[in-house]
Amino acid sequence: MTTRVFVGLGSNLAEPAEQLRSALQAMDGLEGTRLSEVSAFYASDSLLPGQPRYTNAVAALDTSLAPLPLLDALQSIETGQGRERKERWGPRTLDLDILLYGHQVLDMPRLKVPHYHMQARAFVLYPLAELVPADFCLPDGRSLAQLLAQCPFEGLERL
Ligand code: ROI
Repeated sequence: MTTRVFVGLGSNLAEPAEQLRSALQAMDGLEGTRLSEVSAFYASDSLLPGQPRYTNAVAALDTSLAPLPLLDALQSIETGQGRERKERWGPRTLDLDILLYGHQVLDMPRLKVPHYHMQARAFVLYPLAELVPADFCLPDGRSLAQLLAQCPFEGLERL
């Protein structure tokens, strides 16, 4: 049995679009996992001043990996692409976030799903909207349409 998982990708160092492409390939190669769909890539300013612009996308995976083994696998892809965990919000070669794991709500020390910031971030919501039906809802019942209506597209550049 597989679960549909949405992963947010982000990079603002060392050829961001290339980082995203390598990560997509690496995710497709994970045990029991198939990359099903990928959104367009989007560029936007960092939410924190003084950092290079980010490139972001969202991928839909079908995976038989349980949430924590999937998190481990994604973190080893980040590390393999040169991510250094120095400062919490610092620039990064690659950030892979589990946004949604099926319709599950997970509240574990290492993993909270839905991802706690996704509801207000245009660079997550607009690419996600490319991959789901128009009436898509988060596990808490909030509709994606409602979240999009509160989150202006402004500042996002579709690449
Ligand atoms: N800003 C953008 N545009 N995209 C990101 O992925 C991103 N990630 C971060 C912070 C620094 C909050 N800003 C971001 O971690």
